[in-house]
Amino acid sequence: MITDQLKAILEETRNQIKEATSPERAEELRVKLLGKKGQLTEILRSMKDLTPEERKEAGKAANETKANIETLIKDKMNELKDAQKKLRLHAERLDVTEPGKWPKIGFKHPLTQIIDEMTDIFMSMGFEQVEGPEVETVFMNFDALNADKFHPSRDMTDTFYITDKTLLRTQTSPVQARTLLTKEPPMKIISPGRVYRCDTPDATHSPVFHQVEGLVVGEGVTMADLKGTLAEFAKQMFGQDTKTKFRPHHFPFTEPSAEVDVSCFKCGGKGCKVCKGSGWIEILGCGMVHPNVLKVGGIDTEKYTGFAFGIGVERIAMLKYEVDDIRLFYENDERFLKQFK
Ligand code: 2NM
Repeated sequence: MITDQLKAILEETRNQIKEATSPERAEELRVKLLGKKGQLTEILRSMKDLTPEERKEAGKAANETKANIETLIKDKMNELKDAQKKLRLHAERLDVTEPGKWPKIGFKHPLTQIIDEMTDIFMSMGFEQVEGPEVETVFMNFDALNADKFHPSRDMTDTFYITDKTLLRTQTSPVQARTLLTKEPPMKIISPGRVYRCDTPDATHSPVFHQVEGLVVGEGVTMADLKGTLAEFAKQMFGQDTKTKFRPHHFPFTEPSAEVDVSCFKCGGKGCKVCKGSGWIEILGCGMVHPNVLKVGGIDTEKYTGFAFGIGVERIAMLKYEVDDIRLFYENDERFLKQFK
């Protein structure tokens, strides 16, 4: 009997639909039952052999079954789609009350911190900051600075030459030479920057390092101004109790020249590891600008005098932070750098 067949199909459909776990499976069942070659379509087709009476009854039952199956599938489909949506909403949920992730904020490199500290001190004394090229002319780097033709630092083995007329500056003094050529006295400038020397790296040498050089030119500028300025710098840099000692030295660009020691900021002069037991630490070179240097800049040496100095940034940083290997500053190892945050 067709009605029995229909009942069986409905029953089977109910079971299969119950077990469907995806909308795809539900759709598959719909095609299997209601599609062109579906089971129900087969039955409807077989009804042509029935009497009109029987056909009316069977037709009604078949339509009911079809409607039931459609409802079953539609409900299941909705149920599965809802479940999928719930899953997706759960997976994509956003907790707007969750605390944010802190961005990794950088900080200044220890050498930059030292340069900033030094320039702040000199700017507090009225100095102006000046920059110049790192690729310099041999003229600005050596000739203008009164370095004689046979000065050892001119050698190919000590300096990075680009051509026979250009090089990587070995000091920031060429910036002062350029300033002497372009500015009229009085002037008070510092030139912080990177310099290059042909050295094999070791604990105390690096082919690239930093300097802060300074230059003061004016009427009546004397060695007393030089001493007062650098003593004040030493106090601000290493503490108000710091004493300074000027020892005679030689530089081609200054006459007279001196090296400056400060009383040890660690032990106060008693002698310790930082000052190697002497109580004093060498921190810079300086002197009264040689008349030959002023003349290159077109400065009237009868009217004007000046002083200049050069400070090694790495050296100061190594002393201050008790770093025993200069290479640590350039390796960018965060374990080292983080100590200066
Ligand atoms: C030093 C020591 C002594 C210096 C001289 C000049 C210039 F250009 F004005 F002549 N600039 N810097 C100087 C003097 C640098 O470094 C140890």
